[in-house]
Amino acid sequence: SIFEYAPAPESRSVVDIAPSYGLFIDGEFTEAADGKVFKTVSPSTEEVLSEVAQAGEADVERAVKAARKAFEKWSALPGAERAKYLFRIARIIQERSRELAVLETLDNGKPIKETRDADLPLVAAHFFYYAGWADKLDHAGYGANPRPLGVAGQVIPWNFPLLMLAWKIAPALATGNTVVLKPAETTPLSALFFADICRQAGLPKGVVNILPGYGDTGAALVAHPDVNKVAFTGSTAVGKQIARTVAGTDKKLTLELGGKGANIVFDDAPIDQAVEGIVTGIFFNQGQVCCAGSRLLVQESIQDELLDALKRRLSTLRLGDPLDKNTDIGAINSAEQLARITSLADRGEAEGAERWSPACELPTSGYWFAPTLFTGVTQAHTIARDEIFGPVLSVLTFRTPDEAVAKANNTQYGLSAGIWTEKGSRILAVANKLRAGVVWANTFNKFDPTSPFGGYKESGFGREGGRHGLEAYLDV
Ligand code: TXE
Repeated sequence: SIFEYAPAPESRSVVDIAPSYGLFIDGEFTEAADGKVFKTVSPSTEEVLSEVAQAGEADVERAVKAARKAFEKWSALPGAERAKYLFRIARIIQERSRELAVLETLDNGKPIKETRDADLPLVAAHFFYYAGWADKLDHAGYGANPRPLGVAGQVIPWNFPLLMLAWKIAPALATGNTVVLKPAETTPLSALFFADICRQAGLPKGVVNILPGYGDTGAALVAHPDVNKVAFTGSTAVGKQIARTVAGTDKKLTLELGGKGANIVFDDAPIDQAVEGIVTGIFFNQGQVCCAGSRLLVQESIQDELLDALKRRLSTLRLGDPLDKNTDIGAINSAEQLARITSLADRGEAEGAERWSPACELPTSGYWFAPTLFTGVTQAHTIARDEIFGPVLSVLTFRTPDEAVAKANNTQYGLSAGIWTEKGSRILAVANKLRAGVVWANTFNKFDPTSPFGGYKESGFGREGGRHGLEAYLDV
């Protein structure tokens, strides 16, 4: 199946990283107007991977101008023609997926097992999926005569660099918009490789522009008067700032922000399956996942049994070299993120929750954090409320389904939740009461390009993925 294309595990030699990269504007790699550069390092070794041009305001100006010019022709193309480019991009991603998986693992620190089996197949799947929509956006195929918005300014985070790019670029291009995208400062490389793929696919110049840089570059892009649509994934604090910038303008906005997902395990749940789901929920990508199941809500009567099984399972996780195909837990993306995780975990301990980690040796260079479990957590604890965005699970208990729902919903966020039970009726009853954009039943962290994804409350608004993901890029 095209959605299950998995490249063989490979060593670093499959990717050729240049010592320096430019910005990608109007189909060309170019230096920043002010000549600024920054370094990107491998979080597992702290080795400098490359030096990357850092976009400033003048570059944002150039890129938006190029995207505006390209919009005229791109939006006028028949959908079937745009689809051809997207299918071509999807196939090149598959062909180059070994290289891209290794690159992403080097720049982000996540295990090759994940980039190989999750990130890259999903990236290709999103381009295939939205390519399929491009020629169905007429009145007969979609209804209500949809029109593209114009230039999309997109700002993405570092936890799924290429996948977040795919979530944003594929629907934007399918609907006839053009794009200026800013990758996160710690993971610019896969977006620049994607720029190369756009050239390889013969994508017309200016349709996709990539501007590596820091928050100020993102802020300039979002504020640019000729950007018609802003799509942001990142922290709730920056999301609120962007909402203020966009307020009172004619820009359309979607925000995908933080989360504090509850994984709810009832006493009739299949324990082994639930343990696997809990592990995937919070340790996939070192817990640096907006929809992570970072709160375990376990029914009191099975608490001891479940926690024993969970601790046994955590003791088998392998932490270390992300390029080793047997590695389960890779590096934390940056020193800053490691400091945030460390400080929140220390706070959990200081506030009286009980901390446990399996015996595991942390490498001496790079950014590492051992899988961590907090029991005896109450709703008053900071670690029950704040997004940690790391491999740290807070365990709370409940007695009745109503109490589980009340605790799950007792958060500023509303992105994800999981339910573990053998009773179908309970799944439906509980899911309908959860204020979360996605609810998984007897599984967790499953993604699919056909399904809309997004949040309630301070997790943001708008949906990405599926038919709903098109609406964010269309006027009707
Ligand atoms: O996020 P930022 P950070 C959460 C998670 C994490 C915390 C901080 O809890 O611990 O946020 O992470 C760009 N205008 N999430 O500091 O700063 C920035 O350059 C425009 C959840 O990395 O929000 C990067 O490209 N853009 C999350 C992107 O925003 C700005 C994923 C995200 O960075 C900007 C990441 C500004 N003023 C972190 N300031 C999720 N929802 O998945 C920064 N940026």
